[in-house]
Amino acid sequence: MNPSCLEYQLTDDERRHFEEHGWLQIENALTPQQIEKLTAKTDEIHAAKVNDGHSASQALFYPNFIPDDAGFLELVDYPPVLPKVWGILGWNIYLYHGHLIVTPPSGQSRPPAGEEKTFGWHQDSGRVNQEMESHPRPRLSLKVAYFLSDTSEEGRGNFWIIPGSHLRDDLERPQNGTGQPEGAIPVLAKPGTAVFFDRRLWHTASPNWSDVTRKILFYGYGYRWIRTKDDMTVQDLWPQCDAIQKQLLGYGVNCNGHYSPSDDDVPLRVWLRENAPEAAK
Ligand SMILES: O=C(O)CCC(=O)C(=O)O
Repeated sequence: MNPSCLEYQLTDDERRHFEEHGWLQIENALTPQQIEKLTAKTDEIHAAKVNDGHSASQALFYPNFIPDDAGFLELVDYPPVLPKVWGILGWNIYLYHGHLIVTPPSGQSRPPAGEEKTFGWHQDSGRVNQEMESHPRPRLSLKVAYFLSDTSEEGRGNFWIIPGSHLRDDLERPQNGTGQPEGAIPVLAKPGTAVFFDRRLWHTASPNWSDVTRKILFYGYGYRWIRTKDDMTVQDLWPQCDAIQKQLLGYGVNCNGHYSPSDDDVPLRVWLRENAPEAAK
């Protein structure tokens, strides 16, 4: 990894924002060339799925997408983003989950504001939210969402969040099943934006009432002792990866090393010791 990536380390303001609000938005994280290539591959995957019978008008949730394209793999240790991930979670991390979502226009007209059905609000990680006994629940993981399409306007299947809700264990939803919880906002993101969010942040997808198909890539980073959340058949990529990429794609010397890592388990720590000692602690 090139030390020039250190210019992208989490700033004090970014850390404060993430700690306080549970999310962070970085514009122009992807170049126009990257957006174009990643979009072309995403479209290809979507078209193949539709060809296999997936409804063209339904959202496509497609996990384990990293092996499908070198451009997806490149983002696993993407210099403008990875330093912020280790700045939040530390170095004992890997990609526990990845998925892309394509949300075509629903073809439905948008209900008047506040009369739409309550969206599918959730925190990430399923049973973790029942079986962890602490309050607030621990962070454990975060996702980076790369926006390929333009959701800088509302109604385009935006990603919705409740800023600051990551420290709340419960969410009060509207009683009548319409409208959104207090404090909910659509994330307005142009193509190329990266949005970081704490897994505990209450968030949801929303219907696409526009004529613009929404496309987002989601990269979930968590501690190496967390299990993968999808098939993550990335082991075949290890031979072409450098040591840090291998760590991020789940490599470990043995099982114990996921809990008590040696230097061979976590080359990211070794690299940080040499290049950014503060972050290697
Ligand atoms: O598609 C979206 O906007 C939401 C994605 C989501 O809920 C998730 O990644 O957990």
